[in-house]
Order: sequence, then C-alpha cells, then structure tokens
Amino acid sequence: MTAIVKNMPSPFDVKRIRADFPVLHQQVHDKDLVYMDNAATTQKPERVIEAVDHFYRSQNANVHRGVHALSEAATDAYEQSRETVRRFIHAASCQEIVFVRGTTEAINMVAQCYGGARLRAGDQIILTTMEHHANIVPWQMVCEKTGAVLKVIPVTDRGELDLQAYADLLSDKTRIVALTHVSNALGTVNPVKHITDLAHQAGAVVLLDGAQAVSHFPVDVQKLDCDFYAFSAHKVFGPTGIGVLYGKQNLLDAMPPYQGGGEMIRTVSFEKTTYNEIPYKFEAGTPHIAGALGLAAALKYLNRLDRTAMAQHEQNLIEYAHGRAGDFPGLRIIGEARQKTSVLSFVLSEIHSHDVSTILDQHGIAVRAGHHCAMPLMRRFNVPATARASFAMYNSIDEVDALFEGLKQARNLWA
Ligand code: C6P
Repeated sequence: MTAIVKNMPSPFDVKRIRADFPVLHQQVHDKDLVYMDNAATTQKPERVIEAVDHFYRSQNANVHRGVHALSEAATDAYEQSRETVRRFIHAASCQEIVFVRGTTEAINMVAQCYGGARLRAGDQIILTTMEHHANIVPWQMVCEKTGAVLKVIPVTDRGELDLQAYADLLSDKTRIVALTHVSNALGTVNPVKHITDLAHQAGAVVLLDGAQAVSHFPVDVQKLDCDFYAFSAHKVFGPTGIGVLYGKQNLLDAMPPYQGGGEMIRTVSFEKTTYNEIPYKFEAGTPHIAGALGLAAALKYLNRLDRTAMAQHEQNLIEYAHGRAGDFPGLRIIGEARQKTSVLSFVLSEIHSHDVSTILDQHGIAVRAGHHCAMPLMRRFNVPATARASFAMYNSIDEVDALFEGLKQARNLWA
C-alpha cells in the first residue's frame, strides 16, 4: 500500500455526506462521536429514515393480500424495492431476489433448502478459515443431517486465501463452495470470480456472503456468475431486520420452501398444498415491508454517489490508517491483504482488545473488540480477539487521527 499523506485533496465530499447522517452529529462522553464500527452496522441517511417513516405515516397496509388502495400502494412499493435490489446487484430477474431477515437467514435458507435436499453422505462443502460463524454453523448443521463433510481453505499470514490449497481441495465430491466476498475481521477482498469459475469446473455451486462487500463497491452477480449471493440491508445504510438472498432462477425453482405459512402457497387443502412461484415461495408470512422500502432508499442513495470516488476515499482512509499503525509502538495489524476494504483489525501488545475499545469509547470513538464471530480465524492468527476500526465513506482522515490519539492515551494508561 502506498502511504497517504494527510491533507491530500479528496474528490469525495465527506462533509456533505456526513450531513445526510443525523446520528453522526452527537457527542458521546462529551466528545464528538467518531463512529468506526461500520462492519457491525452502518448508520442510516435521512432518506432511509424518511422512507420508513413515510411508509408508516401514509402507506401502511399488508402486501399481496388486499385489493384496497393502501394495500395496492404498499404492494407496489414493496415490489418496486425488489426491482431496485435487482438493479443494484444486476440480477437477471426479480424472481431471483428473495427478501429475508439478513445474511444469516439467507445462508441458513440455502444450507437447509439447497444443501438439505441435495447433499448425501460423503459429499463435500468447501468453506474458508475466514468465514463468519453465519457461514460455518448452518453448513455444520446440514452436515449433521446429511453426512456431508466440510473442507476448509486455509488463510496465509497476510490474510489471503491459499488458492493452491483451494485447487487441491476441489474434487468430484465437492458440491458447494461457500465463502465470504469480503472478510469482516480482516477486510480481505477475495478473488471470488476465480474461485467461482474453478468451483463450476468441478461441478459445484457457489454461495457468496456479500455482507461486507456491497457497501464498498458495486457487485454484479451475473458477472461473478455466483449461484447465490447474500447480504444484509443494515450493513449497506439500510434498516435492520431485512436482507437479500439472490439465487439463480433454476436453483431457486428446484429448492423446497424454507418455512410454511401464508404467501408462500398457491393452494392449500388438508390433502395437499401447492407452493407459490419464486420468490414468494421463500417469503412465508408478512414480510418486513418498511424494511424493504428502507433498503431500496439506501441503495438509491448509494447509487446517486460517485462510487469510484467513494471507493478511493475509503482506500485513502485505510492506507493512511496502515501508515499510522506502522509507526505505532506495539501495534500488530491482523490482515494485510493486497486487496482489502477499509477495515483495520489490530492488537496492541499487553493491552486486551476489550480494554482498547473501552478506552476509545471514553474518547467518543466506537470500534468493535472481540472475535467478530470469526473464532476459527482468531485461532489461525493466534489471538483471542482484535480491536477493529471499520471505516465507511462518511469517516474522515481527521477521525483516523482521533483514533490514533485515543490509542496513544490507551498506551499511556497501560505503560
Ligand atoms: N458481521 C460484524 O461486526 P447479519 O447479522 O445476518 O446481518 O450478518 C451476519 C454476517 C455474515 N457474514 C459476514 C461476513 C458478516 O460480517 C456478518 C455480520 C458483524 O462483523 C456482526 S457479527
């Protein structure tokens, strides 16, 4: 990474962007809030808050059920949100966009419905050491039921996937390759197109966990040619409680439903029930309608920004942070992949990451400390936990300076 000097002109107007996010303009412990926990959840722009507010104030009705005006308006808005998501990830059809609770539910759905129906004893699922628990545990659960086994791609000291090891793991037993597009704990951007191509050559399907990708750079599911793609709205400036499972039409068509209930059926009798078409087959019960509208507002908000300038700004932030980290006594960066997003995961010698985070909090700086739901990865790097500052496009170089000022105070307290 090249060193970024402070005061370098940025084509991205951070001040103007920050004005869109009301929550950023507050004090915490009498200090200006510096919010650097964006990998856990991002803040919401005014437009998202307004979209949710507007729905409950003037549109609220259930979808796909009523013929009255409000219900038709709500249905229309809900389906338009699906179209906005489709365009955002460039899926071929709205039928391939399933609204779910979030990334976790999306992965569980694929594991149970796709994996549960197709896997047999001895079949293999390939994951990586850098997976979030949400992309490990659902597969272990399906392995218990089917007798399939997990294989794991190791991670190098830099925090990149060992691609030779991956090639060696692939075989005619491989049925599913499931991996994260971007690591939440390291920031590593994985070469998912290459990995997908190899998996397809071996006859396997690919699920990509896009939770940490979609807020940082454009994603095109058709170009990637992945079979499933999962993400959560709350990590891309949208509401909590809603997310997306993209699946190729033929695969979703062939999958049994996830849950039974209203909306997912075509006809019900005590003798036999027939299921609705996709995506409704996977959306049992009343969905998170306001959430879908909020998600669409978030994606439209992002689309209006200059995403190239935004990505450059985020790269400047992480490169500047790496430069400062390199000069900081006793700081070890965990994750120095050549391709990474704006995540600085680190440990300080002799200070536990939870203490680092508590001291930073006293300075109004929000970072996350812990295993980041990636325990196997922590074990790989031989650390119980890391402190993680994860930057979004509304963070500034001055805030990175504030982070290191806070770390200096932590060091002084412990020295
Ligand atoms: N990572 C973090 O602080 P949900 O909770 O379903 O929205 O997302 C789960 C999830 C799945 N995959 C990845 C790569 C993730 O980063 C997350 C959520 C948060 O890193 C909370 S643990």
